[in-house]
Amino acid sequence: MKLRKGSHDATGLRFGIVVAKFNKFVTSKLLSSCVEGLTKQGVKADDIEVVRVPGAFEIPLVARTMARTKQFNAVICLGAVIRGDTPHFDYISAEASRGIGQAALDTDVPMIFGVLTTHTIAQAIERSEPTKFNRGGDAARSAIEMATVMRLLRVGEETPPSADVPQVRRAKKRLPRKRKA
Ligand code: INI
Repeated sequence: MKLRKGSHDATGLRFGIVVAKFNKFVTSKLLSSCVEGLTKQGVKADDIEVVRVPGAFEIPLVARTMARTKQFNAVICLGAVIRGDTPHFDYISAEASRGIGQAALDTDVPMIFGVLTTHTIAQAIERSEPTKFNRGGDAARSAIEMATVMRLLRVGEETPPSADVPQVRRAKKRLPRKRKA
């Protein structure tokens, strides 16, 4: 069996982040936790490029444009679409998710869907809080995992079994000592 699995070591990787300004009180927290998540795993600040867009609807085009430059190992998309009284939410969230997915397939660059789609403002705040759901941090982890697994696929390397299977230590079965005659 061949096994390929991403890692959490992001040293030397470059990431693009597209962040929506709409609902900035939420998206700014997503952004800061995401950047922190990347740098904690070894990404240099110079290797992170952030582009701000008006709202979630605008994310896919900018994410795809960034990916096409081939300068990034993954592009992270951050936004917050919060349900209101009209069907607007459905159009924005559907287009953001469809477009971000399409951008990944069009460019072969991993896209991370860090766009919150919530019923209430409270849900969005909870999900952006680093001490609660921390979806910004989750997006950083997913980006590193996808970037590293895509790199493995490109170079055709395998993940050594020791890096995947938790090593369970088994107690050695003790054989009864031979008695001296
Ligand atoms: N954009 C968001 O990112 N979140 C929202 O909740 C939202 N709502 O509710 O309207 C929103 N609208 C703006 C939209 O993304 C575009 O920026 C706008 O329509 C201009 O194209």
